[in-house]
Amino acid sequence: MAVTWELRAAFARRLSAMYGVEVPAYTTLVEVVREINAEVVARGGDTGRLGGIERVTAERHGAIRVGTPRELRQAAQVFAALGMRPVGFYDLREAAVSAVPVVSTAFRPVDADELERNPFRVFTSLLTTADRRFFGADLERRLEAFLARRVLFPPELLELARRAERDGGLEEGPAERFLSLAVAAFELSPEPVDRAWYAELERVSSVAADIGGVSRTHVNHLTPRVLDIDELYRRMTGRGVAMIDRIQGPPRWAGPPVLLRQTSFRALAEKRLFREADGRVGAGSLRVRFGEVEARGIALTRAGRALYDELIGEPAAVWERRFPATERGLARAGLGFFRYAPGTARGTGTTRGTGTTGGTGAGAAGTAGRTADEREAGHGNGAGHHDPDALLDDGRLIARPLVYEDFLPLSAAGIFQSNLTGAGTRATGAGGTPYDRAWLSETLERPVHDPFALYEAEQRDSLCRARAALGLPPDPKDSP
Ligand code: OOG
Ligand code: NI
Repeated sequence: MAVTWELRAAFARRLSAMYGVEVPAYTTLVEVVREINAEVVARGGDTGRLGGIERVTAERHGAIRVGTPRELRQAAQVFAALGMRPVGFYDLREAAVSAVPVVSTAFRPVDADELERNPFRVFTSLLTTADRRFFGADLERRLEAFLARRVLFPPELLELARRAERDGGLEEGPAERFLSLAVAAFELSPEPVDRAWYAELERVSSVAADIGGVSRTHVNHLTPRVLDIDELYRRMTGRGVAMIDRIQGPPRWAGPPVLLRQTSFRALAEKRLFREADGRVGAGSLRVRFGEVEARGIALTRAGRALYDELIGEPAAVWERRFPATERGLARAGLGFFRYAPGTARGTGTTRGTGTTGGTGAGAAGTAGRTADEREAGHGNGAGHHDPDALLDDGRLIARPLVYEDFLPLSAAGIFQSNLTGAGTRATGAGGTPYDRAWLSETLERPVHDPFALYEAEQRDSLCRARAALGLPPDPKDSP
């Protein structure tokens, strides 16, 4: 029996092999990433704090784009077989300056142990065909008719996926069949593209054409995780690879890595067959698939995220003024998420500020300049020296950061935009189709998880366990 996580790991491996054959530049990217990650580890970088090198080396996220709620529901079924749940709702229509008529979610594992085994995730976008800012009534009707005729996921694949979800895995034979059908569903279709139809959609948005102008879906990109994205950007450029203008997300700054930084090489021209108006089929090319790479940092709380949103686009110097410079500072200010565990020091006072939160020089900076009164003022529930802050200070608790497992709408929009062939068109005003998280949940017939709630639960559970291990009473603040 191949259990859920084994199916997920095998799927990620096979998808990577398939995509490497389709897009040789991806293989180059993976090689450079591997080189850099090995160098960072050799330099003695404390990489383990944000996931061991094994996890990081295997880590990928894919991106796919689908056309209808039905296709999205089927994709969700395939991913459910792999233990990947919809997390987060991203409205790229609002985030992008160019015409990007999609809303998205990410399918990913949600439990800590599942993430540890294999964190494979797929950013999945749905074309918003009913949004009048992009699609007039006539175009919407023709688009819907086109999409209704195509089959992305064959019935046999969906049936195996249902079984895998129900049973928590598949026997060897069915697992093999499931994996090969699943990978095939994301291969580039050899079927000729209708030139006129594709061009009509491209005038609206090249994303719309990539989704609704072809008969199948395909992996748009498969993103490895790198430990030094600035070096990656330099090295790819040095190899003569055209990169997008910048790294999306937080700047490189002196503090601990937070959230997500991403960049990509520009979409490459790929050979496709086209059907012309007179029925002739001939060769041509499309430029839609690109090579993305990412560096992951610490998950931020709602407050941390609000600060991030405020500082988007600000240079490192501003970050260094506004964000705490250490993990310990992020924890104290309630800006970052952490997993707590009992520390080695069980006494009080003696190990204060010895850097038990580790990482980039945390700890010592921790208690400095802050009086006991100030610390008390921070919780005000009478827990006194039993609150996490005090427990960290005296070494009874240690904290490791939670890795940010999700995406950023503005970065996603930036990545989409940097790889579009044209800005497309969007009418102002009349938009208003209520594609939102509730709508998405209903459409999927599955809950769409709130990423903040997942990190919060993880942090709270770890704190409860740690307090119990230390023989401390549960903190009323931490009960669900
Ligand atoms: C998705 C673009 C966004 C990310 O990592 O933020 C994305 C797409 O191009 O389909 O993948
Ligand atoms: Ni991506």
